[in-house]
Amino acid sequence: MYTLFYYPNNASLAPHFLLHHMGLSYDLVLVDKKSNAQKSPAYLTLNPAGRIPTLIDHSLEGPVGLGADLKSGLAIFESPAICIHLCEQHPEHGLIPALGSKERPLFFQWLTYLNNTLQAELMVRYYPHRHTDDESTIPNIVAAQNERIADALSVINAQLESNCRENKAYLLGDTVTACDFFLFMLVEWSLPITPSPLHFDCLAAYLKRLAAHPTVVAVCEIEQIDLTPFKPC
Ligand SMILES: N[C@@H](CCC(=O)N[C@@H](CS)C(=O)NCC(=O)O)C(=O)O
Repeated sequence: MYTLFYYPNNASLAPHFLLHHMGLSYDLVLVDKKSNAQKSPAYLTLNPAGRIPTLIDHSLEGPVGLGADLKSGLAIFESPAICIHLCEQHPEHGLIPALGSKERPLFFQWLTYLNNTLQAELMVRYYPHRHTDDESTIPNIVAAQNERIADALSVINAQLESNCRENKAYLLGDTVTACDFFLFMLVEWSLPITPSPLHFDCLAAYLKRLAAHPTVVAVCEIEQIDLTPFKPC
């Protein structure tokens, strides 16, 4: 049993995909980002970084500080850490490659690349004012970030192109993994950026396939995320 503190289309989306895909029992608790609830004293007891998401794993010991109605459990923050934890707790779903397989280190490689490079560049792109107090430099930061995001997307596109030549439909090969759900979350955020992720041929074909995946369809419906941009023409 899990509780996911989330906000629609935020970094909680990847863990939400995994919880749903694995058919796990979970509650969603909305963290009202509009009122800065992620910085409330109660939420900070769960996640001292004041960010979304946080997962409570009620099967593990740990204090929970958000009201008496929330059962105790271990609070975990950082979206990729939550994803890895869920995959490792439920390996029968195959969302992380088996220990000892050659895909396992590549899983960590891609998940880290997605979180540490693409996601980090997106954060600067969408919150440039956090990186300068000179308003006039903001367009330059945005333009630089658009290029850095395009570079990261082209690295991913090249991997998908090589996979496609071997008839492998997903980032890690033949089967869907947590990396695919994490990537889908990040490209969803990247849609308004030029060049769009849909500008990259292999990435676009892959995204259109993933957008039709029952897990993506169901969770996007819950979070009211529009999948129209991914519909085949
Ligand atoms: N590295 C963290 C980043 C989480 C993050 O930045 N979340 C955003 C929402 S997508 C957030 O909480 N922003 C609110 C804030 O910065 O106050 C993760 O991957 O979980």
